[in-house]
Amino acid sequence: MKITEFAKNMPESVDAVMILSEENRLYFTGFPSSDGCLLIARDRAVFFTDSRYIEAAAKSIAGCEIRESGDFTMQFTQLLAEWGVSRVGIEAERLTVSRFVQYQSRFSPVDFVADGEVDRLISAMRSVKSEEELACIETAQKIAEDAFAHILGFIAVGKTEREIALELDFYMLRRGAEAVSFETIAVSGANSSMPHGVPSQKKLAKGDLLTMDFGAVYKGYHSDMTRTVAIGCVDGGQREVYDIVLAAQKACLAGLREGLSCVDADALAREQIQNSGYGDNFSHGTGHGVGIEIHESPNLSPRSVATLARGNVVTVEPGIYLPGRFGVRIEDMAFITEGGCRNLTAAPKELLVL
Ligand SMILES: [Mn+2]
Repeated sequence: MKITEFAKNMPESVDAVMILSEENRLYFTGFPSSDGCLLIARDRAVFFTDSRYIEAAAKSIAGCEIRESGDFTMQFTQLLAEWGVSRVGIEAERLTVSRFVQYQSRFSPVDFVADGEVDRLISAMRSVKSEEELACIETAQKIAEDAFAHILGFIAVGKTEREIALELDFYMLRRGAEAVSFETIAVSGANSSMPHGVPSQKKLAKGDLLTMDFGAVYKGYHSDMTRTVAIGCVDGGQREVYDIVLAAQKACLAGLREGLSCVDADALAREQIQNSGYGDNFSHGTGHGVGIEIHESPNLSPRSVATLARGNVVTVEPGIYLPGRFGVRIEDMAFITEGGCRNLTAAPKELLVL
């Protein structure tokens, strides 16, 4: 039970914690809603939501009391007094400054604590996936892989990048995704040298590389994958770069394990690319955590301070980008285990020439 676990580890500096963000409310309650406030004390918790959600919330949330919010200021003031709460931890990284200032005055003399401790604890908890969470991510990934298999038969000279992106999106949504993980990327030819380029009306042409970066959301959990394919034919330079990225990606997957620092995890891919002479053309981190949000802890980058833990789900997505020419990125998701990792991505990644 996530609320109980959080309550047990709650920062000593506070008597209770107020969870307002949609992502963290979903994480703790399993209940998606645009309105709500979860107050967690050491020995109890209450979830407030408005009349639109109250029936569904009462049915689906276990382990905390559910109350319909009316005059929230009055209700919350009463509750804080009843529970003897004088210091409330908040999500410093997610609450707006205006709301924070408003609460400080509205609920005075109760103090709202924005020291980042709540964020750090939640982020650490969220980075380690339970079996249920992993199952959702795996389902989301399966949907994306089915879309990839479908798109291979759809890709053809003359189709636009935008058509490719829309076809991936439509397929994932029809196949059971509740949303797409982010704006799908489909970039080809010279456009593929921009890691996060926007799909355009450019038509696929023979000799292009096409990079597709996409994912599905299932029960609130995201997936993320990237594949680069060749249209019609491939030249020696493109193949050389593809092989370097693929070797770096595989080397990183082979080395990930519990206890490895995220700087070292990043270096597993980065050093291979640097040694091949393309270090300056790999401008982003090797990977990131995935879960309720598409980018979460831990980050695999040269600046990361995290260490991999059993239960993390991270992407491994090195790339090489040659401005004005082309780019290659290959991305899988990995589940970190004691002695290694389990690749959650089964789609082929040898260079496909379509
Ligand atoms: Mn990614």
